[in-house]
Amino acid sequence: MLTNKTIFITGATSGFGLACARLFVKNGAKVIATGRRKEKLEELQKELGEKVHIAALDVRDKNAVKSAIATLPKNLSQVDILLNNAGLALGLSNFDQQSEDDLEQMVQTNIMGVIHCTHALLPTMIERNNGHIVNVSSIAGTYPYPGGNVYGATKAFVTQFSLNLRADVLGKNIRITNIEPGMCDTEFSTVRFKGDKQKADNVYAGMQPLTSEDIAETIFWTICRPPHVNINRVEIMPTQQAFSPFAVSRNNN
Ligand code: NDP
Ligand code: 8X3
Repeated sequence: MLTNKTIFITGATSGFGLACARLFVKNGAKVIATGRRKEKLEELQKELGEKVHIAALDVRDKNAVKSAIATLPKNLSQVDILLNNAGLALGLSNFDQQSEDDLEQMVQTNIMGVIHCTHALLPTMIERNNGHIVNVSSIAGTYPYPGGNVYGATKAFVTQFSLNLRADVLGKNIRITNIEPGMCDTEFSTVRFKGDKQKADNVYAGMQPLTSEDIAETIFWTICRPPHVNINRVEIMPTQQAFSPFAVSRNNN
């Protein structure tokens, strides 16, 4: 169903991006897989073969993004679909206790990374009057939680940016979709807790989180809608995750 579509994926070394690379190739797409860890990209290329082109890059570096796109082999130079998936949360402390370096890395990756990749690829989609950009936001961009401070705010940016982009590209035959997942067991929590696997595992203890494949299938579904259908946003949670009442700070009597 994706035969001959060229799909540029950020964050294809793990989690959602990796599951998408596998699913898209299985369905006939040519995939440009990116991420910082070259060795993971090489493993992916070994697994999926010539349908995958790999480019190690950091989405915070706009020159690296531009150069990877400028040096794509000719048969991949027309990107049909951009999947802005690379992102991370660092820490779960209250804002005043968060390291400023971590805050900056989240902003640079989750916001500027999306801007750099979109800015590099959208003009060619506009020229060709054809394209689809899928952004991976989060339920954290809509619903606040303690310790979500800057991470959630970066995802609120992604959600609003997706909606605003739709307004900009009206009439250009370009689709924009925002994916808003809840808890999913990937490397996400291990990264958030700086490699503390025990803390990461505790996040998913006693419940069934989403899988990367659940998200990949959802993204695949949005891409495979007929050309006249734009899925604006998809919010998806595990059945075992839901909402809580507002927290109240009460005076002691
Ligand atoms: P993973 O940690 O498994 O994957 C994150 C991916 O992002 C990796 O491939 C990583 O590659 C890449 N990445 C991180 N920083 C950079 C960077 N500076 N430049 C390039 N690539 C980078 O997590 P998920 O698959 O879960 O996360 C994917 C997206 O989904 C993220 O945007 C995350 O915020 C979002 N999300 C995750 C949820 C979850 O519960 N798991 C829920 C909602 C949203 P590398 O390290 O090789 O650079
Ligand atoms: C990741 C989902 O709820 O852990 O974006 O913030 S959550």
